[in-house]
Amino acid sequence: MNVQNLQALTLPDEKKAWFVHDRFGLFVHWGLYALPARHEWVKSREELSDADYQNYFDHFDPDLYDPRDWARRARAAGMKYVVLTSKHHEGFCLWDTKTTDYKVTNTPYGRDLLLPFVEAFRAEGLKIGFYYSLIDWHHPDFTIDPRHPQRNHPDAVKINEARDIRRYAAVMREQVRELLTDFGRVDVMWFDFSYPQWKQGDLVGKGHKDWESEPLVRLVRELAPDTIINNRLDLADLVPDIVTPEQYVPRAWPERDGKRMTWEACHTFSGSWGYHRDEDSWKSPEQLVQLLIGSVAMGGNLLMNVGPTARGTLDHRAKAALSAYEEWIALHGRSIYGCTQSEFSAPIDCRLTQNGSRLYIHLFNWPFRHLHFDALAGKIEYAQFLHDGSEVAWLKPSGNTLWKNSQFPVGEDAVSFVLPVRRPS
Ligand code: FUL
Repeated sequence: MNVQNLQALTLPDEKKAWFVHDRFGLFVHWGLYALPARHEWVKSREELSDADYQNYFDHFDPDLYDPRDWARRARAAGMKYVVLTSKHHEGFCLWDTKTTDYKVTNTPYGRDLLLPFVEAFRAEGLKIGFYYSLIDWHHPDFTIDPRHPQRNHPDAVKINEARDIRRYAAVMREQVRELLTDFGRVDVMWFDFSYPQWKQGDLVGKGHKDWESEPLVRLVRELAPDTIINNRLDLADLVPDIVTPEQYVPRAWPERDGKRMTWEACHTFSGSWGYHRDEDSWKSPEQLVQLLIGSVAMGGNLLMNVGPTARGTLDHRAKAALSAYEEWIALHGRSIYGCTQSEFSAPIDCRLTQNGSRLYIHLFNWPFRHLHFDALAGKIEYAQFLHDGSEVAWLKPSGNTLWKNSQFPVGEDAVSFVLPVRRPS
């Protein structure tokens, strides 16, 4: 493929149609940091040396790894695609790469993790994405920056001077080439830096930060013309295929040059992305469901993260979180897949999702006996609850309504609705 300019690298909307339709994916953060089990940034946060961190490499042995179990749970939870950390900032590769010895096949586990993973998820019908970190705290040519674990090393400046980030950039291209050639079709490449605002001058000593994103993107396009590429490459002129707000649902649809972007919010079940044994901040089933609805109601996707344990299992709290989605999506999936932001604005405490003439109203609160929705005056053909298909009564020409997660095929006939139900116990 001979691409002349960066603009031509952006995917046309029709190639992203599956992504926009499917709305819900699973993020998996898995690496050596599952062993310390206290945040995937532990090496940086605690300024661990390579020798300290080697312990986790030497003991990496996820003997209970069963990606088919993960994939079944993800599918049951309603997730339609998965994004796995092929390499996170620690630099550890989950596949048998030829580019480094710092890989899973050299740990006690001794086998590739990636191929069984993609096979298992594909078998459950999910599309495949790879997260790939541009940051690499293990590579000897990756610049020491202010968040690098060695930033306070007495010789940091000297070490940095001997480093050549171009050598690292070439290795990255090789790794990405492997990811895009050895594992079948890859639907999403999810690159990750974390601090684009840090330019040359912020680095420790005279390091260079340029990890050559442009040839990297060109390589992806050449090998995988239909693959979605996210926005975290620090490449200002490239219009990314998707933007990726982290740990929040945008209050307005993200735009660029006045044009709405395809977007995907990523969130954690608890605070950190990697498995964190002692964390106490697990989201409630209600919060989890509301994150999904809230994202689609703002026209975006949700990529919900799980951090598997060192033994290759999903912690019981993660399983419970997935089950919360499973229960909800079974009855309410129609209000998510193929849906987007509604043309109407939502009444207080509600979110709206819409699929053509079907309007789905999600009540985040139940503080009222009746709900008025003036904007729908004259537009309602029929109204029903989504969970059981039962009719929702509505009043014409004026009146009140109360309902939960109902769908309203838009027709000609009404002003508002009444449903004399009791507050759910
Ligand atoms: C951030 C990373 O630093 C986090 O560890 C995590 O991977 C998140 C999705 O992106 O930038």
